Amino acid sequence: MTEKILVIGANGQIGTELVRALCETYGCENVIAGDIRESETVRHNAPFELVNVTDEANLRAVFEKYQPTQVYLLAAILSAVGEQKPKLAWELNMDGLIYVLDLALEYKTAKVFWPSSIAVFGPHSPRVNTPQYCVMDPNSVYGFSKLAGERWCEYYHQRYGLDVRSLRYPGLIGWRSAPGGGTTDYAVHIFHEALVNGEYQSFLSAQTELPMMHMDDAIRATLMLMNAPAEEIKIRSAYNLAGISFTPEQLANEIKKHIPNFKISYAESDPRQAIADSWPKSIDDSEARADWGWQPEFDLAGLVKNMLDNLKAK
Ligand code: AKB
Repeated sequence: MTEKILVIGANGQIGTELVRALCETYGCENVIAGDIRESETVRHNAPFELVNVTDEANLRAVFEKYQPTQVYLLAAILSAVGEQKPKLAWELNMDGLIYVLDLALEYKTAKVFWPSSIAVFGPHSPRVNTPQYCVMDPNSVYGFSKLAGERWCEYYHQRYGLDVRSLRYPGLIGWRSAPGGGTTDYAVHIFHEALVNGEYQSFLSAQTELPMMHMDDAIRATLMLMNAPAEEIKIRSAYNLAGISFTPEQLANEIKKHIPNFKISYAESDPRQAIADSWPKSIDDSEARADWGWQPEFDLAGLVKNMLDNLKAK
């Protein structure tokens, strides 16, 4: 069967890299890059389609035109922006998902991917090696939209047999694309500022430890999950996924090994700190390892070297 793969949110941090990876495997002619507007900076080799996830008629027209065999729904409002626009974040994150799940059933889409996040955990979740199943009381709109979305994914799988798959991404760090409005964004900005200005002010405090991952690992995990046989996917809400955990101070110290004069300072207060303080420090991803063989490749030293080398060469 020839695949037709629709990526919604193709110009975002993950979408930019995912479209590239899907093009390599399936050929760009079989990938459709969809986003709410064309980007001035992101250029895909795949055909582009305007897609607004809050507009059911628009989504339906795109499903009708391409009859996608796989859909990746990446369009979302992330944690920091979500706190500025809570109603919009809920509407976009939830309505978009339900429309896509319904259309996938109607158009017999074989597989759907939708990303969840470590934001599904909250202040009463265990913070170290946070397990797959535990107390979950997210207090950001983004977090509880992701938790509700996970429940919808599992429900559509159990009730209607839809093959929907999901990962709880940690903060993602890549050199090809920019993050857009998250709490973990500092860990990408720091590299650009270190190379351009030799200094960076972190909006999170020195000791704020969070789960993070190199984008290459995240794309690999996504494709591993999507290519695994359906019977191996035992979790239909979203899998915990871990790479590395570090603090802004530890990241800065690793950058200093390459840029000895690099200076980091810390903002006195920032609303993103409270979000970070409610999230895990590290994640237990035993289920992903056991069910479909997940294994991260990047440690902190490898991630920092890779980011600096690639950004310098860009
Ligand atoms: C964010 O910071 O909001 C995202 C996430 C961890 O889901 N990067």
